[in-house]
Amino acid sequence: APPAKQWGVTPAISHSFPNERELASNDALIAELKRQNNFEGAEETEKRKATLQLIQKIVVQFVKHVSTLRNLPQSSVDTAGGKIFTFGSYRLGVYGPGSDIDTLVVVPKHVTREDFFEHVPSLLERMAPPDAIQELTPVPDAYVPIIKLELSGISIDLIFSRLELVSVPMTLTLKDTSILRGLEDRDLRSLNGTRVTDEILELVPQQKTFRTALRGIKLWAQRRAIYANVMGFPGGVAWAMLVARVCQLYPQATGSVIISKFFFLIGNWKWPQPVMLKQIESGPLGVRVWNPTIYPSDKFHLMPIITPAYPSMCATHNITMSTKAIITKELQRGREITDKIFAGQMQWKDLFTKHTFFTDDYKYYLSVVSSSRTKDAQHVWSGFVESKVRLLVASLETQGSISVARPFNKGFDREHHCNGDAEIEAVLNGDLKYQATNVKTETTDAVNDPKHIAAAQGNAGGMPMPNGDSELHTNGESQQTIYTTTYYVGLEIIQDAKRLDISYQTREFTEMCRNWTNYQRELNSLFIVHTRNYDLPSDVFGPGEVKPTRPKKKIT
Ligand code: 3AT
Ligand code: MN
Ligand code: MN
Repeated sequence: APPAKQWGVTPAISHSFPNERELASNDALIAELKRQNNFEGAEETEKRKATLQLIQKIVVQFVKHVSTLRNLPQSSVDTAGGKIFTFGSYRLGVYGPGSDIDTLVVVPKHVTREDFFEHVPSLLERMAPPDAIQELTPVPDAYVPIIKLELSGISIDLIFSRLELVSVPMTLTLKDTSILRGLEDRDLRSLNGTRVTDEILELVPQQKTFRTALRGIKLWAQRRAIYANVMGFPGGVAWAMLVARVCQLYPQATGSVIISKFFFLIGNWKWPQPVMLKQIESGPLGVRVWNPTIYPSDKFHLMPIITPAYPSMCATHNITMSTKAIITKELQRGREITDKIFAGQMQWKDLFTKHTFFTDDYKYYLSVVSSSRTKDAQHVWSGFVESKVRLLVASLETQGSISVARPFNKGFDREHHCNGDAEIEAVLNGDLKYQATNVKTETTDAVNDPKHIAAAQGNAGGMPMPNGDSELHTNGESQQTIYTTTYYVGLEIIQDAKRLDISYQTREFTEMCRNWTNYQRELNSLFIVHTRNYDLPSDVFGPGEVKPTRPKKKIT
């Protein structure tokens, strides 16, 4: 027989086919994922496909329209083309009922980004069925400029890239690095998502197995609150690459086996050795490619996971000592549970048990309270603060009496109705007495929100701030609504630390945030307060979770 194909940078660990027991465990895994509502119905998926077809039609129309405006000859107008690509969970085939469709619009060189923002919204309104567009928010100044919309109940992220080509036919692929030549940074960044997901899919031996395993790992990581790139945990792309690497090492294994090998291999990985799906490629651009032997900052990556498409980057540069320690502990837990699942002593649902961040894990928390006097201002401000929380965490790690500083992966949005300055002052400092009871508090979706597209890379400088006097929400004469978003950091304190003093770290953090160019002192505010576990607000607890109680004073 010919030698088996090698997937990835080292030979496979095992080419074995799954046995009966392993296949049964895979069936049980899929059944549990279904019980957890991880798959969407066939009807919804058909709706996604139809929606994408509509967007493809709109894009062709858009390119035709602009080509005509540019006075191109009719033959060029007819062949100018325009093509959509997808990336994110939809492209990887691991989307669920709530997922969006991440869509990239690729156009020929005579169509500009300004054209995209000028014509696509109106074409969408015109060509979509009546009332199908429930929301449409262009964010042209973001790091990755984007149009966010909701079409027939499906959220869509629309990004844009212009290539140096006279036409973009339906046969075009984005694989060849020569298409990157001569492009603007924003066009390069926009292409990156699709190029990375396409390569990941090409680099795994069996896509179906990869998808099943990745669904399991994503659900586990979300339930354990270790899924959030902004906060210093791996994000969707990083988790996908880890699963893909394990698939390469066990080319014939079934999904359930990949998950158990995942916990073993990744849990014992010799960090900071990078996880890579192929050798890092050099390419035609003078852009930076991840390389710790050349770039000193790349040496500091604690758990480097490297994207396969040129220019390769580290998808996990946000990981800190604390988040690495948490991830490692969770991988260990995952390993113990999957061992027991395969031994028939536990079930897949046990792997997906929710974290105990608020109920059990810490006695001391920091509440990082960002707030604003308008909703729009808070949207931008809280996104910025969120993108900096991991820096606070990193600085707390250097404080001798803290052994773990763990950021929760999501912020909590709240509204407060205040009468007078004293109440406002209290709210800004974390008091929840004036919280509006008629609004549903929601956790901010850490990955699916326009503010992050700008802020997540700490590059929100270009995002416009809402006007200060736009809409101060006042009810009656003196009532003022204050919008807060609170980020929680759990602290583990070393036993003999007599008194914890982190005033330096917290002051440094708040000052750094307040020095942001878009900070508006009349609107925005930021305070860090200490919170004991028994003082945590009720809305951080899920149904059935028990809030810690104040320990009774010991009588000795
Ligand atoms: P869902 O199923 O949609 O929840 P997903 O993995 O598709 O999961 P997103 O839609 O949030 O997650 O993100 C898809 C990709 O978009 C992942 C990444 O390449 C890109 N992306 C997400 N957030 C940002 C960001 N803040 N800045 C730049 N790119 C981002
Ligand atoms: Mn998505
Ligand atoms: Mn998205």
